[in-house]
This record gives sequence, C-alpha cells and structure tokens, in this order.
Amino acid sequence: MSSGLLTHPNIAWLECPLYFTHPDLASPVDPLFAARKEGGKYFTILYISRMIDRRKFIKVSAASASLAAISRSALAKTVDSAMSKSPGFPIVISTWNFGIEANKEAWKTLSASGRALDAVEAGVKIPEADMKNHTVGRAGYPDRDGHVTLDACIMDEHGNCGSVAAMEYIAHPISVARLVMEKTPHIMLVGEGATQFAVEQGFKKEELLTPESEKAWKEWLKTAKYAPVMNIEHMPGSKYNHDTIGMLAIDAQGNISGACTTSGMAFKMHGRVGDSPIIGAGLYVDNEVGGATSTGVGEEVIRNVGSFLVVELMRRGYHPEHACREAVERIIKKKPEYSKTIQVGFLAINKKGEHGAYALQRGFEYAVCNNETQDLLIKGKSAYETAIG
Ligand code: SD4
Repeated sequence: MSSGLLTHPNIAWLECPLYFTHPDLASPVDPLFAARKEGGKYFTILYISRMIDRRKFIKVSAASASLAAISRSALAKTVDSAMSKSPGFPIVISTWNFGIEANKEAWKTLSASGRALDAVEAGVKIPEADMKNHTVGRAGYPDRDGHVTLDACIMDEHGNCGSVAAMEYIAHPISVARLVMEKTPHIMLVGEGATQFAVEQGFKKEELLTPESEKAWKEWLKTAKYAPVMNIEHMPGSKYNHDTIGMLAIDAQGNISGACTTSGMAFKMHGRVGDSPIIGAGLYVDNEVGGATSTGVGEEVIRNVGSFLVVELMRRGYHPEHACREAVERIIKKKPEYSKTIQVGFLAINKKGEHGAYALQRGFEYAVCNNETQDLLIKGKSAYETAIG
C-alpha cells in the first residue's frame, strides 16, 4: 500500500505504524480505526463514512496523528512479555489442564504430518472418554432432570463445520458432529434427531449417567431449588467443577481446524444449549486468519458471538491475547455487574501459530503442544484478579 490516499471517494488511507486501535476513539469526522497488516508492516486504516474533500482530509490526518499517539500509550499498558511470539506449526492448544492429555493425542496426528481436523477430533475424544471427567462427554453431569445431554462442534480449514446439541446416549459427540459435517447437507442436529443420526452411523447407544454423576445430581437436588448455578465451575473446591474442552490446531501444511465439546452447564434446564456447539460462539476457524474457542457461561458467549468476534479482531491485526481480551471486555460492557459473578474464557491462535487467552476471572489456563514442548500449561490473564465464589 502506498502512502497515497483517496483511492475510493469514501475511503481515505493513511499509512502510519499501528500501535493500538480502539473502536471508542473518535475524531471530529468519526473515523473508525482498524488494523491491517500488509507486506510485513502494520497500517492504520481510516474509514470515513462520508465523502470528504481535501481540506477535511487534512483535518482528519491531524486527528489521526494525535489518535496514534493516544494509541501508543494504550498499548504500553496492554503489552505483556509472556505473549507468545511465533512458535510456528504444527501446534495444538486447548482449554484447561485436561488439555495436556488431549493435546498429546492430537500431537500423534500432527507430528506425523496428519491433518489438523483429524488431530482435533482425536484429541478431544480423550476427555470425552475420561470417566473421571464430569464436564465433557461420557460421565458428564446431567441436566436438572437427570439426563446427560452433550454439545459439540468441529470446523475445518475450508469453513466446513458440523455440530450436535443436547444429544443423549452417545459418548463421542465430536465424532457425530464431524459426520454431520461430512455426511449431511446440514450443520447442526439436535436432541433425538442427533441421537438417531448417530445410531444410523453405527454409534453405540448407551446410558451416559454414571453412578458417580447420579449421586452428585441427587446431592445437588437436595438444596438446588431446581435452578442451575451459573458460576458453579469456579466455586473454590467445588465438587461440580465444570469445564469445556476447546481445541485449536495448525498442521504441518499450515491449515487450521478446531473442536469444542462439553456436557454443558451442570444441572442446566432440560433442553438448554450453551455456546459450545454453536459455530461462531463456542468455536470459529478462518484459515486465512486463525481460530478461537471459549469456555464458561455459554449464554454470555452466544450473546456476543464470542469466537467469531475474536477471529475478526485477529483479522484486523490484534494479537490473539488482545483479541480475547477485547471479547471479554465486550461481555463486561454489556453486563458489568453480572460479569463479576461468572466465568468466561477465550483461547485463540493466529495463522502464524501465535496464541493467547483471556478470561473474566482468574484461574483460566490452557495447554500448548508443539515441537518444543508437549505439556506446557499457560495461565490466562483475566479482567478480574480474584477467583469468584
Ligand atoms: C456451556 N460453555 O455449556 C459451556 C460450559 C463451560 O465451563 O464451558 N463451562 O455454556
């Protein structure tokens, strides 16, 4: 891009180094700043919503210079030395500490030059099958009526995606989601229809409620007033500790895929679906840009189309951690008081393999696996530095 301008009557381009952009910044002509990277250099792009003449443009240029200065100081606060540089690929990252074992499984595929899509499916099947894991797959805690209902989705480098929601009796929802993607003209199957499809595809129908989960549910019923607990996952020492696995991988060919699977919020209302099976909310992948996934109270992620937002921010040049932070701040902006009482975390990776995370509350962590390290656990930064509960 040259430093010339007005290649379009409604758009002026200013060439200047990008330090930080924030949609709340405004100039006398209300430009919206955005980031763009071209030829290894960052540019601030100034969009102007109406025709401007040259005199007005000079005013805008001056405004942009002062905004750039404001932006520089904003960045100084947000840069963190722990932000990942470009570790390259293949690489796989996933939410929470159980992501370590899941990543190791995915790594078998990635290190053998396999496809990221195969890697993420194989990876998240580990917690899905884990009988000690009460938050994903088989052995997940049931809804308030005692049904184990599972949510999952998967997305590949071509934008293909598949999903199942509120599905009962099938232990590996991620594999059913993949078959919805590959074998049907649809993206999402729910409830009985999802189970029916899985059985038709050869999956075994089985009771997923384990004696341990049943005991926890009956215990919860004694005092629950029959309402789900929105921040159950982060009560210190909670026996109902609840998390989702979201996994993002880049294979040796540089292609990105993602998977997300959960038994959802413990003791939720029957029929409730969270963010995890919803493309754009619990997971989103764009092979030109990167991928994002989420964990926590799904309602707030859906409301803000969280993972799509994170990917779109990365498209505008945000580092994955900054993009996750912006998405968390969007949640806070909509519901400031409520945000203090719940947990939501985002995890993202860009096309170069740089990764980052950000959460509402302290305690969110993610696992990283690549050529250098197979079991790294990184603590995510958070808006509030106290654990809720
Ligand atoms: C949901 N996002 O069903 C999931 C639950 C979760 O930590 O991730 N809990 O809303």
